[in-house]
Amino acid sequence: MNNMAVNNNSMDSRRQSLILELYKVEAVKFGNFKLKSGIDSPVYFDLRVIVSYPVLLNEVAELMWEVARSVGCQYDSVCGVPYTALPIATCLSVHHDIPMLIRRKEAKDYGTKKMVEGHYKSGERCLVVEDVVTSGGSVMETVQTLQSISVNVTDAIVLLDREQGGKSALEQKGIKLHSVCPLSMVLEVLESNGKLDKDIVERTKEFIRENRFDGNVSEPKVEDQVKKAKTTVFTHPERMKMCKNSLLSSLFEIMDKKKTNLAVSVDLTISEEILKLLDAVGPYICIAKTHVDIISDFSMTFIKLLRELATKHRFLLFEDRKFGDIGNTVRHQYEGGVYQISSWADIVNCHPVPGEGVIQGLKGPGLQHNRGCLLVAEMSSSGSLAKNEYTKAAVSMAERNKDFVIGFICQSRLSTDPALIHMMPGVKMNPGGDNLGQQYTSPEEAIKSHGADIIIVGRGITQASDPVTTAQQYQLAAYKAYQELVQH
Ligand code: 5BU
Repeated sequence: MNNMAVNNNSMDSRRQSLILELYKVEAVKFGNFKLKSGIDSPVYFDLRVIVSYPVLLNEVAELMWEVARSVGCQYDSVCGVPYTALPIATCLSVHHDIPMLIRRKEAKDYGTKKMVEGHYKSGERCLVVEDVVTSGGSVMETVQTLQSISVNVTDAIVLLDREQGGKSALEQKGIKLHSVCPLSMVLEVLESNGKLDKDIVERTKEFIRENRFDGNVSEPKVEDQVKKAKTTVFTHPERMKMCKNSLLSSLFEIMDKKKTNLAVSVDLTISEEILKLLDAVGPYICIAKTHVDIISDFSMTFIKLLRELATKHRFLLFEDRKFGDIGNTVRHQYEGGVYQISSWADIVNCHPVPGEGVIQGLKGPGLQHNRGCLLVAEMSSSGSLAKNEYTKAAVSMAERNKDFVIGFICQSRLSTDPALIHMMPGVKMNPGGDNLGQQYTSPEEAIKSHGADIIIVGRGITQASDPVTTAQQYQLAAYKAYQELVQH
């Protein structure tokens, strides 16, 4: 036996042990699994778990390195396909002293910021590292990003190839795919070691035969990837039909018919002034936002007149009450007291800080009156604590309560769900701030970079020398930005 044969034998036995180990930690599973595509599959690879098994993770990286070496891959750097392959690429990089590049899954900002981190030279060769290949689409996305910065990719290394056509699809694009363990090898090893019975093996083979891709991997453009990651843009009429909450459908209808995504925050303290302003700017807005507890002469007569204006000009009323207590208390605050908010405000908002009880408390009266609620997921004020995990938890809360929660008060696009709306305060034509922590963004930026569906403008309009013309300017600027987003 020559050296090469010895090496191959030892590599085969390492691959076998690796497959058994992956099966043991349930990185390879058999049963009935719904794939992202919606198809039911008898086999599922979940390599995310390997970060919990450092020895196994290292062996995965070592075998990938050996395979790349045995086929003679030439490269100056490695780049893992985000996210599961990142730790694998890191091991490869550290243990073999190969520089690494990190591809961002989404650019930090709208097309302007870097999509690849790390130092690279134009023309250098990079080996793409992936955990599992099905159609080859994810590998191709990373290849495209690297090519866009003049880094060459000729080879990709994958731990598990599902053998559904990804290899030949990538080959057509000039990328050679090398795998450590093709699915057929996984099945053979698990069957011969008594882990799988013949029936499952046959069922899996049949599934793979019947679910092959046609050899075309899509080639997403870098700009499209940025856009896709940021926001999937549906038109207002499209979103109208996708809502669970009927008030939100009416809001999209108003936005479409009146061609406005402007909400005015009418933070005046005398009821007559509020009514006068709203009657004048009514044609340009889809929502009038109030803080009724700052009105010095509040009365239910004012509310009656306010509702009449809302009907006359077709806009919704949003009381910016920011409920933030236990369910029982917020229900009383919503229904009763001086303001009887649930009887007239189409939209209210609440802080997610008390937990889901706040939504449950508001939901009873809210649904009875056909209302909607926004979660304050982020704030425009400097030093706001509503960020990171808090914001993420708010998104999950919204997703679980889409009958009543219609979206967010936020500063960025938080969800791609078309049935959740994003309203952004802190908007002004001349960005900057006030001296009490408010921070402003321009209307275009709010819509295009921050992903807002609706801009909320207060003093930008109420304190303008000509509020009506100014409201119209805000309406035109914000709606134009929306139209441009939809058209691209
Ligand atoms: P401005 O005059 O455009 O700064 O008013 C903004 C309004 O939006 C004002 O009524 C605030 O209470 C409200 N607001 C905000 O500015 N920032 C936030 O994060 C939230 C509400 Br939530």
